[in-house]
Amino acid sequence: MSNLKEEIRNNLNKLQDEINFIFAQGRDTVLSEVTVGQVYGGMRGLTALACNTSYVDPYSGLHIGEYTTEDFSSRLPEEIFFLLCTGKFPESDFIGKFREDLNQRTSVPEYTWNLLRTLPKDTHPMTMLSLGILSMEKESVFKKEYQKGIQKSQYWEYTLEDALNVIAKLPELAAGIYRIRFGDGNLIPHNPDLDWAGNLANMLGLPNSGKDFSELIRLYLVLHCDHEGGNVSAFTSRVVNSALSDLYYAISAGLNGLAGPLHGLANQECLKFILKIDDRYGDSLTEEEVRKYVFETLDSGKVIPGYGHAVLRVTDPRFTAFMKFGDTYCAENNCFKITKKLFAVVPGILKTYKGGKVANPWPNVDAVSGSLLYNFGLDQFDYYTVLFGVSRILGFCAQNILALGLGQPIIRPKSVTNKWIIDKLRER
Ligand code: FAM
Repeated sequence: MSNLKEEIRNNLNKLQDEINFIFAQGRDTVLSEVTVGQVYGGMRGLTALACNTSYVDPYSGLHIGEYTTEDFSSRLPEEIFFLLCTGKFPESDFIGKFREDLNQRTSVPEYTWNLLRTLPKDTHPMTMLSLGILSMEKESVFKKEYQKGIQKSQYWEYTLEDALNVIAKLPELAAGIYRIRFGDGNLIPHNPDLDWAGNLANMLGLPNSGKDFSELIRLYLVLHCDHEGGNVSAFTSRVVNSALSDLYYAISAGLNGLAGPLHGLANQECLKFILKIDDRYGDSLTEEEVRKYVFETLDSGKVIPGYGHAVLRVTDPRFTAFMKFGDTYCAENNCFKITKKLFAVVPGILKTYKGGKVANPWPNVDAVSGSLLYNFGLDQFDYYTVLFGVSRILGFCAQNILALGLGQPIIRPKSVTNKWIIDKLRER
């Protein structure tokens, strides 16, 4: 942990030097102009944020520091958190020390379990995760220290404390949500000898959980960790934290955005889609039948889940990493086979659909992740976005720690009315 803190400090110094250099070149330099289309079009393509944890290149996908998805996909989530915060991988002794530190912080308060147990049985697990984290807000170290009166330069240090406290509790909290919502409600204790992903895999208590399932959970928690700063959940979390609402508020808010079907919920939508195809056509499914089903879906006004992206313009390398796992561990699984057939058919259809208006016809990470989980008996789709959320919290934490360490101000862009825009157009 001390190593992590030191390396974050080094990274902040480096990033601050870069910002000083950028400002010295001219604070008024124009990076991006805003069109009327962008104002009404979800700000797509507008370069208006700096995020130093990760970067999504439209053609090569997610990069963390200098590393591509392929470079980091075999690592542990703990190492990825270090990488997000510091821009480099930790030394080999980090994992053991970090585990010891997290082991001191794991216990989820009883009042959180009481709250989660009293929710109606059909509460969505994402609501439970968001509420579970929000319920612990009174534990925020940042909030307590802020109330005492701390220097702005210390904000990130107490936010790091909050981050470690939340991250340590996530396997227990997320697995507990699964056990309460879908199991017998009995919690499986945390095992201090297992790593972060191994603990989550183990505490879910699935009948088929073994080494391969732990490997899938590790990969899952690595691949979903961060996706630069402008996506709904990361941006929401950053906006909330920029008001100096502590990490518990910011994480919960980010998760609420992740819960939408166009964002994190797409993985569960995608598996439902695949299972409907399986139900209708069974084992002998042909590409022609897949094509027919895809057109039927589009003609009914629905999107094809797992395809398209606001930034990417190629097959998501995270999809490719999961496909590689699928080829090794579940090549004969029916859902995985359908995933492959969809991959063979959907891009060709989306390329020309609606006169080619789909900006990216290629699959994103959600097109395959559900099939893999399903193969291992994790058949509660509603739970999939919780796993996405557990991973993405690493990114929320890292983004907020760095932003506070760089003294970034409250986020407050300007909005205008239609009338303001019409008047502006008339002035031309
Ligand atoms: N199927 C059908 N139509 C699609 C489509 C898809 N998969 N992807 C985009 N389009 C349509 C889109 O609905 C829009 O049509 P309208 O103008 O009629 O509304 C048009 O193509 C242009 O949209 P775009 O510029 O290509 O995409 P956006 O940047 O607006 O939206 C997505 C990006 C991801 C929300 C969109 O591609 C989508 O809805 N995909 C399916 C849901 C999904 O997989 N979401 C997961 C995204 C993932 F990366 C994540 O956050 N986990």
